[in-house]
Amino acid sequence: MIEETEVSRAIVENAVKDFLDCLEVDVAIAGGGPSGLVAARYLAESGAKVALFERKLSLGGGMWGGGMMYPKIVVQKEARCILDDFGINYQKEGEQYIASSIESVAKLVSNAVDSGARLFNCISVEDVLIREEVVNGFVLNWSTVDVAGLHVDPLAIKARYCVDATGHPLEVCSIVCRKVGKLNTPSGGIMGERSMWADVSERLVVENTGEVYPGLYVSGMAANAVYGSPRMGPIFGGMLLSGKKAAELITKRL
Ligand code: 48F
Repeated sequence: MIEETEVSRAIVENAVKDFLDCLEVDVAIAGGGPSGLVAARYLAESGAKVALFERKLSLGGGMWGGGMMYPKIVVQKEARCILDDFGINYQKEGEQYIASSIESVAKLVSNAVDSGARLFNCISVEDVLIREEVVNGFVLNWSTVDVAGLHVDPLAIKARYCVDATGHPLEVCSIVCRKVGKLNTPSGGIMGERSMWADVSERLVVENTGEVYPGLYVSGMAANAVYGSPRMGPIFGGMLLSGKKAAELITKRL
């Protein structure tokens, strides 16, 4: 006998328990694209309590679509170790490695889950908590509230460190810049993403990964957008390495 109300109770009670368990974490990550998922796995594996919040129904960000919806991604040799670490299959083509975008997303998500990171979908980061000029948490709301244009107040969680892994729109950095007026960039503001130049961009995305405001790290495409670096298209090695670097930098401080 399946009792519908028991199904309802099991879902609501367990989902609320998971959320309550993440009211205070070591690291909160905004965005479940490749850089956020890689950071989540390595942080959780090093013993940190990690919660990742993704606006959309599915995690994976811009990786699903490969290049122009051809479901393949390219990863350069420097990041092959991460494909191996996550068990992602690939073929060598010249100096690059080619993998299925669908398999890559599936394995990034499953590795992040297995590491113990807590992944939440359908939740948007709409603001941050700031205490004494340090970011120390996220202000969250259901993504549907935003889509429906409803006036509903959000809830907040605390984190020792936060990561903006929101990709091209660099939403968390934009909020902090708008509200605080300064970031740790040469201009003090958001320098803006440049047009495509894969070779340079892949190197810079790793260099740009770091603490962009006290308590707030930036990884992935958001790191290039904040520091005025180019985009790269469907080459994902830099994204993966950027997530790993963010995890390493934060792990040293925890
Ligand atoms: O865009 P996305 O995949 O970012 P990434 O990890 O990787 C970039 C590449 O996909 C690609 C590229 C290729 O090299 O340039 O674009 O840097 O993933 C960002 C995720 O963040 C979510 C968004 O839905 C996406 O899944 N996101 C964006 N804003 C918010 C958010 C927000 N305010 N709160 C929660 N999630």
